[in-house]
Formats: sequence, structure tokens, C-alpha cells
Amino acid sequence: MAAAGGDKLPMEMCKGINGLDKVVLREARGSSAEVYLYGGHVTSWKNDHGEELLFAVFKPPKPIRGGIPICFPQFASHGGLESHGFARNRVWSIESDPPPFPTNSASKAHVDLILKPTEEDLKIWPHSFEFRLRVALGPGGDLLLTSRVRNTSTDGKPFSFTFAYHTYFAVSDISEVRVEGLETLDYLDNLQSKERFTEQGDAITFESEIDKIYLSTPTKIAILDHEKKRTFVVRKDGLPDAVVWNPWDKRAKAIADLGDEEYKHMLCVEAAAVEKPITLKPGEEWKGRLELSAVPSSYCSGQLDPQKVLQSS
Ligand code: TA6
Repeated sequence: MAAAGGDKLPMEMCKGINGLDKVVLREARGSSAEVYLYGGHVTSWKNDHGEELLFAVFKPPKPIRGGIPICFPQFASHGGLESHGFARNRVWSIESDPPPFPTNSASKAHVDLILKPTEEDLKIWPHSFEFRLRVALGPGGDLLLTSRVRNTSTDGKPFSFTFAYHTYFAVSDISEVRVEGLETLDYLDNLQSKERFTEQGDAITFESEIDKIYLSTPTKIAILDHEKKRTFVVRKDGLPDAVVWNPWDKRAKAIADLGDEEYKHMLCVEAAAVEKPITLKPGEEWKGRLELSAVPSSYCSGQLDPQKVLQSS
């Protein structure tokens, strides 16, 4: 449903791939985002030039690969549930009147989703919870995701979970990308039995498969795409870890819904809470916030001072 006069609404419900319900968010200057109720899954984020900033592939009937899958209540195989937990494989609902946020800064272009466990979910993860997700577009086209998880158990028992915003950024060529902000940090290497190592002092560049969980990371991380002259800035809150993943050529071939060459055009940098699971007592709520911006980086290779990107507000 479009507004009278052909104006586009800031928030609109429509049908997406395979007839699945999706919400389209539009900000006045032209940026947009799409969120599927299936998975509470952001599948598209475009700047005001209409350029897609997230990598996503739809090969129905396969599930959505890319965008921002919500990993909850388990990250990857860190537990006995299906990989990355069940939240990404459930249909979320729109919540028209969620409990207020401490500071109400939401633009008109936002949607509030909620996920509660079904009887079947309670059989595999016996904890009552309410998971509220707000997806919003800021006035400058920034994409803001706020997750609030509440323990609604009446049995007096706490529960613990791990979490990630499994963000797939669209990049021109993975070999031309570098990540700033994770230098010198400890990480768990998923390719080496989750053993703990320390990163070298240089920015992270890519020339082979990577699957690392950086620990106790700063609240800002920058992803510099030399070829596109674009820098993504990831700001996060309540999410101490950052996962960096690219399957590279061999593993990409083994991932059915990823084309053999598509690994070149994606990079996952995931704001996460993995090493230390979040524990909530009944009535307690946890909040994890992700803010993504894409800024032009008009520079010749090596001339951008990453500290300026990381320090700017
Ligand atoms: O976040 C990195 C990771 O856990 C990798 O180990 C890789 O398996 C990836 O996620 C994708 O997982 P998926 O279940 O979506 O294929």
C-alpha cells in the first residue's frame, strides 16, 4: 500500500521471495532496508544512491543466505542446538506497541518485531523468553538494530545464551578489503579447533579462509573497501566479541546456496556475544545494539587514517 500521491511510506508491508512477508523501510533521503518476518532477517540495506550494501543470495527453495541472520539462542555450534540457534528459522511477529526504549530516538522508518518460543521450541530449549528486535534507518541512512531479550520464566530459573548479528557486508573484491580495529586482540580460531591466538599488529586482510572470534573488541570496527572507496563503520554495544568469516574458494564450493565465486563479494563481520554467554534471571532483560554506516572513503590506498574513522562519532 503506497501513500496518496505516490509518496513512499517510511514503513510498508509487502510480499517478498516465495511469498514471504517482508517490511520495507525507507528514509526520506532515499536509503532503504528490507526485513523478512521469517528469521527477523534484514536482507537488504541500500544507500541513498540505491546501492546495495549487504550481500544476500536468494535461491528458493533454499533459506535466505546473507543479509543479517539473527543467531540466537546459540552462536554456531557452541551448544547442542542447530547451528546458530533456531531464531533465524522462525516466523517473527510485528509488535505495534513495544515497551518503550530508555531513549526514544527511533525514526519513522522502523519496525518492531517479537519472537516468543512455541511449545516445540520449549522442548529443545526449555526457557520462556521474549525477543524484541527493532530495525530502524537513521536520518543519514544508518542501519540500527536493537535486540532486547527478556527472561519471562515463572520457574525462577536463569538461562544463558550466545548471540550474533551475522552481518554479510557486500564488498567489491575480498582481496581489496581490510578490517581495522581488531589488531593485537585475542581470538578463537574456528579453523584450528577454537584454539586461542593473538592477532598481529596489522589490519586484517584476506587471502584465504578465515573464521575467527575476536574477543573483548572495541565498540567500533571499520571495514575498508579500497576498490569501492567505501568504509563500513560497525558500532556495537552489549556485544563484546566480533566474528570475522569468509569461506574462500574451497569451502564456498561446499556451501550449496553460495555460488563458487560469490565468496569474493562478501565479508561477515559479526557483532557477537560468544565467549561469555549472557545469563538472565527471571524478569531480567539484555540489550545488544548494532549500528552500521557506510561512508565514502575518498583516499588513495594507505592514506586513510583508520583511527579517524574509528574515533569519529
Ligand atoms: O559465523 C561464522 C560461521 O559460524 C562459520 O563457521 C560458518 O559456518 C558460517 O557461520 C555460516 O553458517 P551457516 O550455518 O549460515 O552456514
